[in-house]
Amino acid sequence: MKTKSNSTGTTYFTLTLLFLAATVFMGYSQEEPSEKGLKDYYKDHFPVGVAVSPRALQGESAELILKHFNSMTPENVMKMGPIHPEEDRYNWEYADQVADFAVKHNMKLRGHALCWHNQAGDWIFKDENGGQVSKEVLLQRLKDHITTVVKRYKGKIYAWDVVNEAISDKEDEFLRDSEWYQICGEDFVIKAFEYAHEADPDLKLYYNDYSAVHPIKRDKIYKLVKMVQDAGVPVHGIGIQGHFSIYEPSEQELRDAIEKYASLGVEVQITELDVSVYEKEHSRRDPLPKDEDDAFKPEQEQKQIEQYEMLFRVFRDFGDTLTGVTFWNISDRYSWLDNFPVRGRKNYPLLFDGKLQPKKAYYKVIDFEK
Ligand code: HAH
Repeated sequence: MKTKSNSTGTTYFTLTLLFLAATVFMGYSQEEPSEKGLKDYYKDHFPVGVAVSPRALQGESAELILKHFNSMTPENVMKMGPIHPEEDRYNWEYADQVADFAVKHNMKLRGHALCWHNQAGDWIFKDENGGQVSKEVLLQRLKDHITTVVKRYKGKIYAWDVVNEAISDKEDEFLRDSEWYQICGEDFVIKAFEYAHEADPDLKLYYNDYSAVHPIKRDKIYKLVKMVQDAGVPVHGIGIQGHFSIYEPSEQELRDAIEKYASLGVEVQITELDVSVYEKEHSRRDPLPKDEDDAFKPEQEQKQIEQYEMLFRVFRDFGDTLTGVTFWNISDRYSWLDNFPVRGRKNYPLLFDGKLQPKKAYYKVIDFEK
């Protein structure tokens, strides 16, 4: 009896040991992907995101997304026009596809954008006779829109760009002369944050804009966010879009902007990162002249490598302030910059090339030595 119980004990002990060894081995091999992606290199700094269309969520682009990114922003499908094309009609199909993918793969999701002067859908500013609506009606429509969209993605979206690009590019003008401004004055900004907070008190609410490290625009963004804070309305973060180029910004301007925004006590994110290989042209929307060469040149490539190296060195230095860095598109196969500001001119602004392979700049971004 004694012997039998001993040998049974030994068998159990051996089996338990084998089971434990197998569990440890399986756990280890699951946690250790064959090759690390951007998100893994940056796991101690900030989530790394990417702007996507629903079409990108399958096949090889989906594989690339899952390997390198742990956050997503829908490029277009949650904008006011696409998601709310008519007063009584919402189009959830594409937005839901992005949200479902994020939930399924345990990725963070940023919403973009609740109130913007572009891609807003013509109906929102018009009354039944085609004239401009009153301030009262427009604010009610804004409230209905924000409440409906925010509630639908409650618990799936952790942060929304509540107001996008409200600041004017004219040096002596504070807010842009948009229809939001013409009809509501400055109030639409504060109201948008108020409505978003009411719809989901757990949300992180962002003000988002481009040229946000340019000192004049930076100071106006600071003023706008302070205005919301002074009204007693929650605003949790500032999104520096980060549509940079191989010529700008300077390291100093970038550091100064992040520091200035952080001094308001808010989070800062880089929300729409890309590094154009062209100089910034203002409002040139003409097609590319036939004789202009838009191949990716070695000098552009070299400058881009250096620019990406500088940007991520600064982002890592501000790892405690930055709560996310998101690229605007996946690879050079498609970028919004292929059509902006010059129609049909190819750009090469991202870390992956047209074949979805990492570019030289990618290897600088994951090299923390320098
Ligand atoms: C961004 N505007 C928008 O936020 C985003 O929704 C869109 O998909 C692409 C870019 C950037 C922008 C700019 O850099 C200069 C002038 C106008 C707009």
